[in-house]
Amino acid sequence: MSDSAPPGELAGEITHLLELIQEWQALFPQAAEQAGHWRHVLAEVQAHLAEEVVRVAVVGAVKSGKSTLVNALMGREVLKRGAGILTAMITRVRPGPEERALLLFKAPEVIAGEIQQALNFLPDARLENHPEPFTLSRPQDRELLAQILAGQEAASLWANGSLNQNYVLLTAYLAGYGRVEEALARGSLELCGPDVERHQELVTQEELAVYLADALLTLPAADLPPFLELGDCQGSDSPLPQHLTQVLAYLLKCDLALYVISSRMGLRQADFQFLQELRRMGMGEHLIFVLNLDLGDHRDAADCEALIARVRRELAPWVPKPRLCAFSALQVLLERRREAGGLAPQEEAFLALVQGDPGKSELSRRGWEEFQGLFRQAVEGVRAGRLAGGALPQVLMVAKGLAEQVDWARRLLDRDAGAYRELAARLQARRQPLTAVRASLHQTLEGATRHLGAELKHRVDAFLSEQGSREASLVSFVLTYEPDWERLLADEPAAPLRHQLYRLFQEFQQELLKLAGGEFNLQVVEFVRRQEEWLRQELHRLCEPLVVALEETLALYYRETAALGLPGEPPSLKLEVPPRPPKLEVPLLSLALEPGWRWAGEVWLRSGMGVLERLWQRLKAKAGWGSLDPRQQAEQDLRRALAAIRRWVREELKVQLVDFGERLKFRYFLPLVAELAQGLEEGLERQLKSLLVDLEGLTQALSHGEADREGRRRRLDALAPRVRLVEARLTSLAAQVNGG
Ligand SMILES: Nc1nc2c(ncn2[C@@H]2O[C@H](COP(=O)(O)OP(=O)(O)O)[C@@H](O)[C@H]2O)c(=O)[nH]1
Ligand SMILES: [Mg+2]
Repeated sequence: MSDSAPPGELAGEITHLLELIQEWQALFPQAAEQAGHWRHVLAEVQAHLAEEVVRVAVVGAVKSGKSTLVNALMGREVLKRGAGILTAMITRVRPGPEERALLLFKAPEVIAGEIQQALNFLPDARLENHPEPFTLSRPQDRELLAQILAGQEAASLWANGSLNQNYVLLTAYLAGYGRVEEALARGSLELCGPDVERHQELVTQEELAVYLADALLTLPAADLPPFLELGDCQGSDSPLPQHLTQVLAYLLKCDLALYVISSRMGLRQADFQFLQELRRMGMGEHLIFVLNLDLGDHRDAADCEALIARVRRELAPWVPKPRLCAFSALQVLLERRREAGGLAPQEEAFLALVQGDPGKSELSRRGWEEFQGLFRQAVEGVRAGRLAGGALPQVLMVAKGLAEQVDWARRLLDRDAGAYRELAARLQARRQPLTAVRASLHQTLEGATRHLGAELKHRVDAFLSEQGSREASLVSFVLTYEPDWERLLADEPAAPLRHQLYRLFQEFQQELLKLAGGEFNLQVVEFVRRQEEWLRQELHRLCEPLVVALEETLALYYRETAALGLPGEPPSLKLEVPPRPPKLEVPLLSLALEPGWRWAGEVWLRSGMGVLERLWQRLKAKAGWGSLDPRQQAEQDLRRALAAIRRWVREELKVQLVDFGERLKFRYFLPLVAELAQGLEEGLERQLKSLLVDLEGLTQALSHGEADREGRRRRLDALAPRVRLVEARLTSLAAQVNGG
């Protein structure tokens, strides 16, 4: 995928240029500084190309075939198919020379935080009196947790199914501890060679996976480019709020997404919602849809075709002209594995069955071919876009600088030392205005960094104060949330009020986290995108006049050199606001509610108010004034407790939004402004320095080598056309990637 594409070509031209620079320097060892600069620029571009990653998120509903697709692309069973939906992180897979799995464990404080959060939902006196904080590494604490989990209260609280997420989490943490204890202390685990397979065990077993923060697998895959990363994401319909936040965070770093749709399930409501979210994140035009055909499920090829047409129709309102391919990921995987060395007998039998209908099988094969083409094209598009933005203009300027230097050296060969010195002095004077414009560009950018930063801080405040208002989604949710009273009260009439309170808050929190992790963060992402766009436009707008001034001053300089017998083409400078530095990640909100809620709710239940109220009700009942039945009484108590909790959560939310705002400002926007402004200036400076040849060095070099004038001329004559050729090829490459 890589050699014939523009990045491959560019790498080739860089190698040529380095050779030519070497030859140039052998001719003029005194002009080493200029050669040093060129080499430095090229080395940076090379390093950049080498560490560049094109990230591709594989998304879709649970069990749509995401892991199977990643395996099909890699041509082997990398990821466990049909793995549990509770697996906590995105597994990233990269082609690479050797087999390696790097597993990163959650930091101890993260684990402690998650455990504390889950423990908040355990009404157990032993926890309330526990000397803080609860630590898994302490055997007594593990023992206590085991007792509590097995105990009566927990059992009755979690008895009926749906609300057992905290229970599952705590159980998993407890069960897995012994097996990860050692690795946990090191923070990460690296598996090499045949051991790599063990990662599947870690990633797919709940009690081990719960400890993991990140998994990166590197495996040989001959037909995939080394710069690719495939991220196997959690199902977009996963019930766990933290999954959505994680997928969102990963998608923010991705260049493309493969959207897998199972032919068994087709597109469903959850898909349309997710599609809309993808669009809001700006991924709408970077999607390739894969309709994963379960061939056994369809009568014949015509049946498949009809389904493809339907899916295409259904997608059209969401994504104009969707790129959609249909094939069986499982068939591809099995066929590739058979080629590579063999399948188990059941797999052979399954494949034979799938291939039984030549029509369907052929359709799937064509779909796979088509997909590979589209995928390759999309990945190359990403790379070409990046080249056009940064690397290519820099390399082009080096080629132009070298070509000019060679050309001028040829013209200067015949002159004497006195003429060189005069020339150098006159051109040096001509550079003064250039230096002045550069200085004012620097000042402009410094000023811009300050005032754009201040404006962004202001905008973050405004955005968050809007998000903190009564109308905004999070707050209005907190203020208006109503549980399913029927279910809550009817479930177990005998359950103590306290348990119902815990359950009520657990549901409340679950919904709140879902909203915060999803909708709120999406709004943050949209906000950040708008600000970044604005920031780029502002930087562009502020610098454009100065770049025009720079170009005009350069044109004057070139006129002067031409008058001195050194003609050259004044260049056009590329004003490019650099991409967002990869180390800057958009902060996302992850709400954590502390045990304060417990006091807020329980205080009411236990409070004088609550006691008096109940006493009053009892008195009314005795006096025969008609009173509340126990169920009504419970509902009234819980409603009041809920009101107390709401007030507490609202306050807590305020605090956390302020904190989040500070992170947005100081850990994201301010560094972003500084990095973009600096990158922009450095880019321009590098281009100028590549071009404005070191005349001092050149004239000195020329006056040193007068003895072998003829030998130099021959070598320069040979060098000139080769440099021009590289320059011409780079120019046409630039036209190619800019023209799309
Ligand atoms: N019959 C059939 N099964 C498939 C196909 N693709 C995936 N599966 C099975 O569907 C299940 C879920 O697939 P998986 O890739 O784990 O889904 P994920 O949850 O999206 O990662 C696994 O058991 C796969 O073997 C297919 O094309 N045909
Ligand atoms: Mg999967």
